Amino acid sequence: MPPTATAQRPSVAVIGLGYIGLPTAAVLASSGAEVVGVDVNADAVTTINAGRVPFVEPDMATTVAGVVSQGYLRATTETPHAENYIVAVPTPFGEGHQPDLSYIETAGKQIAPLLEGNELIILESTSPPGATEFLAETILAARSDLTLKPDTPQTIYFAHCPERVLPGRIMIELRTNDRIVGALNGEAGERARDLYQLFCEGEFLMTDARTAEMAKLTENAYRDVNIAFANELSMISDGLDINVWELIRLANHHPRVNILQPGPGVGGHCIAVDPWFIVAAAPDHSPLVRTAREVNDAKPDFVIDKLLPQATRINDVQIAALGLAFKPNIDDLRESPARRIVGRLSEALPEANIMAVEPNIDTLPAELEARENVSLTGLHEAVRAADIVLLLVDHLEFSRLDASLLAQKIVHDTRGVWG
Ligand code: SAJ
Repeated sequence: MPPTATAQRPSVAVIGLGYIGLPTAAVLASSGAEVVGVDVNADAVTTINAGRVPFVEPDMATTVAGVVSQGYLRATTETPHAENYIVAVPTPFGEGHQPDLSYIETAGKQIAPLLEGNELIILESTSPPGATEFLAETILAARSDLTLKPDTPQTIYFAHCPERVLPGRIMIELRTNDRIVGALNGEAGERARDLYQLFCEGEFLMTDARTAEMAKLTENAYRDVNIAFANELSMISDGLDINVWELIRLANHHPRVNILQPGPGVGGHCIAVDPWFIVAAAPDHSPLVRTAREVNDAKPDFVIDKLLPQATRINDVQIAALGLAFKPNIDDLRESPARRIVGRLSEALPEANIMAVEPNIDTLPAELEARENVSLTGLHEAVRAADIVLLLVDHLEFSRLDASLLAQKIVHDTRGVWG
């Protein structure tokens, strides 16, 4: 069944029910829209239709349960007709860090035959410059009867509205963040703004689609470059016997200095990915963005190279690796440097016993589960048994650890949690 619009409730199909699509669908449905969520994952669809959620995000479960039971949100594997489409599919990179737009292309091909004219199609996926045009071209190539020319019965309106919510705070930030709206044609921007205004109290910043695409990439590249500076400082300081955490704290007292925090590398699906889209779009003019990526990607090896000589000196070494998530207090292991470090240590040290501590998960990811020398272990048990304690994620549980348990241990604190 397609979502049925009423005068009060516009119909929306959200394509892709992942970390952005599902919360957006839920918040739209709870704010006055008639929403159908579409996903290729039949298990996720069944879970959502039962009023449950396929992944954890604070406050999302109650909203999903509510809107599903009221009938305002329904999930399906078949793309329906709707007045408005929001495309929130993955945009990974492929060979040579080139953006892979195949999910956007597939979404476009599925939407194209359903269109009647006058629909609004919003691309939300983080995208390289030109992706909204690519989506429009994909659809118009399949439907030569439709047009981008405004104000005809056959006009289809396109806009790019990048999401900028922080995992862990998505349900709050969806409502409060300012929102960039990039129009490709006609009244697309105004229509997209009206739709998002159902739930978003932030300021609406109107621009064209390309600038909107680039703005999102710029935000994440800004953060990546600044984290790379902190990570480079940590490697410089290590060789000079300087405590980088104290160094940054002191420098940040300057009124115009605000250095971010070093760590074992940069993870997640955004900051470690998006800057490559800028490099791919302008390879000759992005040495800084590229280098920042390389510095951050090299940090896990730096951590491993520091630890290996110490570990190989101890027979049957016991290593407690604290944290597998890509950042504190979440269960998300995507692109996590901690997870990569534990995997590589396990390979490099077959005789070691590696106790991975991750309070937010119940089972190890498959590639670690398959390793005989890695086990998911409780915090205190692991720290007590360890010769080496390697802190990789600044989860609250770890920062509260009784410092006396660390006496007599070799400690590598990649997050500066224990001073
Ligand atoms: N990190 C550091 N040092 C720091 C800050 C972060 O090493 O000082 C690391 C984290 O440990 C983590 C990675 O960077 O591994 C990314 O974490 P994050 O919390 O900075 O960002 P994400 O990836 O969870 O979310 C980002 C956000 N973008 C910005 O803050 C500019 C979010 O607003 C975006 O919506 C999201 O990317 C996205 O979807 O693009």
